[in-house]
Amino acid sequence: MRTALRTCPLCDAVCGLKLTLDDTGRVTSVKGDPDDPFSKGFICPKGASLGNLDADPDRLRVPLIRKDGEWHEATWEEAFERVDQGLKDVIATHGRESVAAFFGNPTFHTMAGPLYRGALSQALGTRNIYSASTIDQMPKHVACGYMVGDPLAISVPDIDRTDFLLILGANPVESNGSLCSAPDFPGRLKDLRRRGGKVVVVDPRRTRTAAAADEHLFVRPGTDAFLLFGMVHTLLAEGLTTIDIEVNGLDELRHLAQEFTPERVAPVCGVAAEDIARVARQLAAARTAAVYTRIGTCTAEFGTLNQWLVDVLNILTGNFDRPGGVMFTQTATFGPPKPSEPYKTGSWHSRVRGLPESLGELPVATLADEIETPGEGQVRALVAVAGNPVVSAPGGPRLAGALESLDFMVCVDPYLNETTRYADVILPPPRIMQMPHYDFLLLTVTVRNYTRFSPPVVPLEPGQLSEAEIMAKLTLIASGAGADADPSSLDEMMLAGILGGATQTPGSPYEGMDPAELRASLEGDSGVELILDAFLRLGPYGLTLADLRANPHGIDLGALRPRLPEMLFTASGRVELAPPVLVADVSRLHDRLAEPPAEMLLIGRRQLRSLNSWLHNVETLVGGSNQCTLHINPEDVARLGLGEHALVRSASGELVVPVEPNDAIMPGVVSLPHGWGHAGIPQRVASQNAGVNANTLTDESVVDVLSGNAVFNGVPVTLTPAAV
Ligand SMILES: Nc1nc2c(c(=O)[nH]1)N[C@H]1C(S)=C(S)[C@@H](COP(=O)(O)OP(=O)(O)OC[C@H]3O[C@@H](n4cnc5c(=O)[nH]c(N)nc54)[C@H](O)[C@@H]3O)O[C@H]1N2
Ligand SMILES: Nc1nc2c(c(=O)[nH]1)N[C@H]1C(S)=C(S)[C@@H](COP(=O)(O)OP(=O)(O)OC[C@H]3O[C@@H](n4cnc5c(=O)[nH]c(N)nc54)[C@H](O)[C@@H]3O)O[C@H]1N2
Ligand code: SF4
Ligand SMILES: [Mo]
Repeated sequence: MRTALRTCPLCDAVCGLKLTLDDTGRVTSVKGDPDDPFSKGFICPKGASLGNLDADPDRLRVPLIRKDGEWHEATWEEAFERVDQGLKDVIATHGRESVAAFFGNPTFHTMAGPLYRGALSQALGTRNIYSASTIDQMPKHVACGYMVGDPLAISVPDIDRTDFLLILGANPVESNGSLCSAPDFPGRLKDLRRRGGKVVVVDPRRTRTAAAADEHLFVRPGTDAFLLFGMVHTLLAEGLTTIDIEVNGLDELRHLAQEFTPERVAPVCGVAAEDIARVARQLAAARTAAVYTRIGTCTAEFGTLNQWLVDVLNILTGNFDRPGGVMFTQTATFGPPKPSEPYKTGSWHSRVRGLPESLGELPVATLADEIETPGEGQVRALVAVAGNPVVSAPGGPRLAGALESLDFMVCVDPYLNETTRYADVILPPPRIMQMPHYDFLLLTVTVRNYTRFSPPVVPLEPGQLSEAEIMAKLTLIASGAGADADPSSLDEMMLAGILGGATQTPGSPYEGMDPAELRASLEGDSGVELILDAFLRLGPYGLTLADLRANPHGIDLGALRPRLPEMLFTASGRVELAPPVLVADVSRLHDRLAEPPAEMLLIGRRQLRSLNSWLHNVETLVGGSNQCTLHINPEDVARLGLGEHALVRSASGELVVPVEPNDAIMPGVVSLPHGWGHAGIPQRVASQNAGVNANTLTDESVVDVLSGNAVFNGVPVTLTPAAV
């Protein structure tokens, strides 16, 4: 028996864990690490099941190759040769543009994801790059890009110090937060209220977060932009603004907000005009306040306008980049280069639907179009890393058919699942316990400045590849170096690039130094650790990997500090309140004012013991309250004469689902969790708890126009009784 410490890699909360392992390397218990200065011993049921997930007998241990419809275990050499041949054939026949890549949610959580995604995309030489960002947070990037000039400059609510927290479209008591890393979010909300602060939640469901708040307001799905505009209107009309940063565009904003009076928007969003005005006044009156929003307003038809208006509220009330308001994290690592030109989307457009590129990628909502539509540039091959788009992307079943038609597909994934079943080759990453862990991305959105590194708990077996080595091999294959290229050669190239750049950058701690000498001074047991060491040394705290190893519970780097104007990259050098691209989209909102709402609207629902599509094969995480059911208000059940099951129809598909009457949901709204629909896969527990794929109903033809982001919330549906 021994104990080990590591960060939980599952969700954005980055909890520190304390593990017990037996002498075979099996995890026998998982507890919260009480000595982690950030998570202080917090753990959720998913983290507590990490040992079971790690030991899941259905996880793939060796590569699989599909031949004539049958799966065969293969050596790494055979698998990479097959990948080399498969990609070569497609590129030779159809060109590089015919290869697409998809990077799924776990690439935000692994070390290999953030470090090799760019290199692999570049080596593939295609503009058909897709990721979970366009089924998640792309509207946030676009809004930040146009407002502060940097799409990665995402502010987080300073929840430990705020006096008033307005939450729209997020349920952090169950999701544990997102684009806002705050372990024990529920405890932090309790503390907020204990010190006299207020929490208001706007959500079409009375969620566990709403139940833990001072006030909850139902909002009709998809209409937050109206509500937010109504609040902006109130602040401006009543002279309640206290702008204390340099801004541009206030007059334009005032002009735009004029028509969106609380009275005008109230019938659209279903929130009373007096409530809209009152919450706006409370926000202005609070000593400090923060408005926070996530999936409910991002994966929505006006996703980017929502993100923009949320920050407009933070700015108008003097809470942007202020303690107790929303603030920018100062992470320990040196980040990507800062923008050198004004931010814009649409550097290229998708071939079939003309949807704009943003952050170098295209919307997943159009991947099926790109595969199915013949012509120059048609996608014929896919490299999918840590993603299950058949379950997680809008119009999932259609995408399944499209994947089946590809000439070649390779997946990096530990499971044979709804998506990887269409691959020709599956390359499995090692067990979770065999991976080093550092949250390059999540540590940029922590509510305190904090850092923690976890070395692998269990070593790789002889001949086994790390995820970084798999990604490096794919990159080298894509660049034409062949199946037997040495993965460490890519790491050395990346290190040379990082160190070479730093020695030539004025003001860098490495300016004018010798890159070879610097390379020799780096420490780490693998390429990713060496790169991490370099990024830490170049980072704002001058830490080293050795420092992090010496502090295995993590290091608290202090409360967030104001960071403007250092974070600003707009052409004007001010924060833009009315960027022209966003302003132009207001006409779409304006048109919607006159349209009658659909009778029933579908929204999603995250469940405490699920994590998107891939934890349902763990016994301790399925069953009980974790079921794929349709939440519906009892009023609607009676009105529609529904029994135990309902047939739900949308513009893109239909499903028969178990009905779960629930008075916590607004009448006229139904909620179905995503991530289910596991029929026909070899995972033993998941296939017994299959559920249905919610993305059968979501419509890939409808996106947030500015970001191309998928719309999962506010999908018009009709319901009829169904017999099963
Ligand atoms: N209807 C609806 N759909 C949604 C959402 C919604 O709210 N409603 N939410 C959306 C959001 S926010 C997101 S982020 C997406 C997520 O959707 P995806 O990005 O597709 O991610 P997951 O469903 O989590 O699938 C993760 C895949 O990665 C694999 N995996 C797990 N760990 C590792 C690892 O360490 N390495 C590798 N290589 N693979 C690994 C898993 O086996 C699984 O196949 O779903 C979106 N889909
Ligand atoms: N347990 C668990 N935790 C997770 C995940 C998980 O699958 N399970 N997934 C992780 C991922 S990938 C992400 S991105 C985060 C997401 O983190 P959150 O955004 O906190 O997650 P959700 O539970 O989807 O919260 C969205 C809320 O928006 C509400 N909503 C729906 N439509 C609307 C609308 O039109 N307006 C408003 N105002 N509200 C609306 C929904 O009822 C729901 O309560 O969670 C992460 N953490
Ligand atoms: S809240 Fe997230 S990070 Fe913390 S233990 Fe649960 S799954 Fe892991
Ligand atoms: Mo997500």
